[in-house]
Amino acid sequence: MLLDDADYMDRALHVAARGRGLTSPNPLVGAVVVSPDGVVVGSGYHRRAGEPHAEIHALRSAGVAARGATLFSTLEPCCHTGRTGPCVDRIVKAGVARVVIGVEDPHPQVHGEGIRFLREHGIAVTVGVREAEATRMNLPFFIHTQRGRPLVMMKVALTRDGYVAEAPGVRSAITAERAGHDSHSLRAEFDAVGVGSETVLVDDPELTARAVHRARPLTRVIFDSRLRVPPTAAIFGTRDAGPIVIVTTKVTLAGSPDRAAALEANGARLLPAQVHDVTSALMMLGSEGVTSLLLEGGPTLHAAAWRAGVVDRVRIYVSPLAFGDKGVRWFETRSTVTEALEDLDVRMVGPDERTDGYVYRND
Ligand code: AOF
Ligand code: ZN
Repeated sequence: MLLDDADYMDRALHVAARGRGLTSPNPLVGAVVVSPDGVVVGSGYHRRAGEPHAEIHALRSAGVAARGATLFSTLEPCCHTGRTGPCVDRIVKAGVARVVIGVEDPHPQVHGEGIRFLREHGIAVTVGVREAEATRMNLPFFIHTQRGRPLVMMKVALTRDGYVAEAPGVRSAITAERAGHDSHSLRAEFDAVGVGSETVLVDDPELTARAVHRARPLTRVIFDSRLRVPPTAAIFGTRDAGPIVIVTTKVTLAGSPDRAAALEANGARLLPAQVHDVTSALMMLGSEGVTSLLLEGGPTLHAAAWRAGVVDRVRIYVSPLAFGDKGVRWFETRSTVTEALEDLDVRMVGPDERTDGYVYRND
């Protein structure tokens, strides 16, 4: 019995997910080849930038069975030559009769042209099957391609009465061990993690993805408009884990050449923005190829990103602890932030409650 297009697209989405954490800056893509009687005769996914696209792997695994078959691809097949491609030629040559696409490729050189090419070559094309899932799976790729900045996920740990620390300048444990491990796995999915200079001064974090497998280096970004971070910070002892980038301003850099030199000598790369503003900093990171950034804090940096409208996803851990009437508050109440989110996913991670959501947008 034949299944629906959506069922086969689910298979392709499932296969695509096997590339999670490996393909950046390229998207996750999965493809399946289905014979006219509804049998999956080939499948494949994109494994790494520079390697063959999902469609090519799927066609290869189908072999001659691709003739007359339907190809399901989570992303529009490419019609340009990047490091590989174009896939549409291969699809036509393989004799595929029909192509079902999750979502159009936002890449300026593709963007509907792949679909047009296939139709011009007599292939029936259906677009937009499981479109929301196919888009969300590649949100970093879509945001980076369309807006030039990385996807930003803001992460915070709060006590149940809304504090991020016991007092200013005090490193405070909020969540339990399970949530700590959980956040390290989250880091492994991102191109970069970012913190403000205050967090480095107070917490002195290493910002590595400890105890989880990570196939690529993790870029660590410090937002430090005044270059306050000392060259002795713990992060400079972890250069093997990935690049350390300090985003500052042109004015600061010109005014503190010695501090800049000391940080560079310890392995940091300084990126000077024209103006002190989080959006320009993100655009700079985007042009450096960073497609996703996990913004870990503190409250000042979170507030700036939130108010600039550049936060796309949020994760909030809430611990059973309470600090009473003193402590450092987040920049907003938890409910103000969660009210701006959609598709909430709430679950317990050990004793802590974790809420994930996507910032609602109507543009
Ligand atoms: C992928 N994997 O399975 C598909 C992609 O440099 P290239 O040749 O790998 O081209 C990358 C672009 O190809 C990518 O930005 C996207 O627009 C398109 N499709 N890319 O990495 C795939 N189908
Ligand atoms: Zn391709």
